[in-house]
Amino acid sequence: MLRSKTPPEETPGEALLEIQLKTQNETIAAVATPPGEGGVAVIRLSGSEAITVAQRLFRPQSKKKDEGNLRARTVYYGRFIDLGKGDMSGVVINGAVREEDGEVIDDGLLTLFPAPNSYTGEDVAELSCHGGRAVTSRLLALLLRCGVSAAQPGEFTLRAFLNGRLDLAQAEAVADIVRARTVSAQRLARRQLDGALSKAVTKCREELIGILAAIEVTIDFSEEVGELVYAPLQRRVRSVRDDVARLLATAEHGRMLREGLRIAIIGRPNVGKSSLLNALLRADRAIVTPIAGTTRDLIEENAIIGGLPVVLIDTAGIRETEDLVESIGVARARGSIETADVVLLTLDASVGITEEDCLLYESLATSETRKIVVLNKCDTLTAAGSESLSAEVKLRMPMLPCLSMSALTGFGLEALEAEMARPALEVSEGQQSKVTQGIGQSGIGADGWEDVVVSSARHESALLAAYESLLEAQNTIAQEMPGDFIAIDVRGALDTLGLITGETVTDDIIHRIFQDFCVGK
Ligand SMILES: Nc1nc2c(ncn2[C@@H]2O[C@H](COP(=O)(O)OP(=O)(O)OP(=O)(O)O)[C@@H](O)[C@H]2O)c(=O)[nH]1
Ligand SMILES: [Mg+2]
Repeated sequence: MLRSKTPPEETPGEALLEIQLKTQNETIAAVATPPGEGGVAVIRLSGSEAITVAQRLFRPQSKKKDEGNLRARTVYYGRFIDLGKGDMSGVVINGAVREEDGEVIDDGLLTLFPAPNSYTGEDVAELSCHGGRAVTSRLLALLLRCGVSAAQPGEFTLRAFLNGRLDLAQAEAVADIVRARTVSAQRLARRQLDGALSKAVTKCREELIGILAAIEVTIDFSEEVGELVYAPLQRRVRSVRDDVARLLATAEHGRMLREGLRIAIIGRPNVGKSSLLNALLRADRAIVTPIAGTTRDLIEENAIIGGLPVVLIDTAGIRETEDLVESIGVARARGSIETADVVLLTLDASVGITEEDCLLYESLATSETRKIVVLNKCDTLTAAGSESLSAEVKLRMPMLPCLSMSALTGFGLEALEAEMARPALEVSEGQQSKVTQGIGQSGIGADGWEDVVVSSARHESALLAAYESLLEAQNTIAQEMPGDFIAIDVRGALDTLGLITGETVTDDIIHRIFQDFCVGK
């Protein structure tokens, strides 16, 4: 079937144009700091009237130096005044501090950022005042009375995107950086804001545009340039596909850094699983007793380990049991292995390695989940005893790393934490992950893309679609189909990659992305 050629959709849709039009006409304001009490609050204005309006309500303390307009990108100290008349018809109550023709609302700082060198690319003014509810709401109300509109969530960043100050992936990184709760999530967002992902995607898109041009020239000018030569075309498409695959391969780690690791603590009864949970949480969360079979259900707790968000899961000790409640608990414990990213197979050093431990080890062998053997209660052994036991564990459980520790004294806890977080952190520190090994070195390694980790589901699905289009293009090339056919798939990949950086984005995507932002960002 012949498919028609469609040009890359690089123009914004109607709703986007509407936003752009509003952007040109309206000046917006919002409190950029969180609501509530604080040392300082910042109110941000953006738009053609931002500088005029901000100056109207601000009286700089030193007037001599700055008669007339204030200088750009200079911090001024002064007072914010409610003129209380005309378009600022505020009610001046008894006891208000008056200056010249109005009431002093607060003292603070004003900085002006004329277009285009501002966050949004428009004229921007930032007012810093005391961080109180009344102060900020009065200043904001004053600005609204001056004809400024209240900003929608994410509208400052949306304007920055529409004015070309940020691409879409960078705009999303702004929201991620604000939301980041852990060091790893913050680093990931920071890298994306610096354009690491955008550069990688742009490089792929540029190469695809080059490929399209090479195809189209043979369609339009076949007499001058000759027929399409398939072999070099195949190589070029293959190379972009490799780059897209490399980016995709980081998505699993990106998800881990964003959502955290699920860590299940598994073992026979009484080995110290609940004690280990409590030690990792630094809290007395789960019941600990010398009675085997104390924990009956799963206990899930959030924590941050090695800068990573994690969910720790304590489980019932695994054993054959007639007890109905306990047997349900054991089934749940086994089930938790399936959903975990890391399993801590816990052993009791005071007892030594048992047949049940070995059976459990064997039952874990088929699962692809990462496993660590935790040799707990090492405080009950001498150093030599502990060493010989861990040598025995390594012999009988050869596939797994084994760490000695004591939940009672805290010995070995930090080493265990480091081991649990290691693979995810290695990727976030920029080392090559096992998932990216084996793919050629042309793209990521050569261009320093090792820093790129795809952390958003939206980006991942766009990359997946691009990957499939490129596979399709390779098939079409292998069958030596006419250039038109190949161009359709290449253009498909180009368009889906453009969804990440925003070149080909649709209105509803824009809407969905920015509605999750907070007001003032
Ligand atoms: N000496 C020593 N005792 C420990 C250590 N960790 C746990 N214990 C003791 O071992 C016993 C069992 O601990 P739990 O944490 O309840 O063990 P569990 O694996 O959760 O047991 P179940 O919930 O029954 O499966 C308690 O008496 C703990 O005080 C340790 O590192 N050293
Ligand atoms: Mg327990």
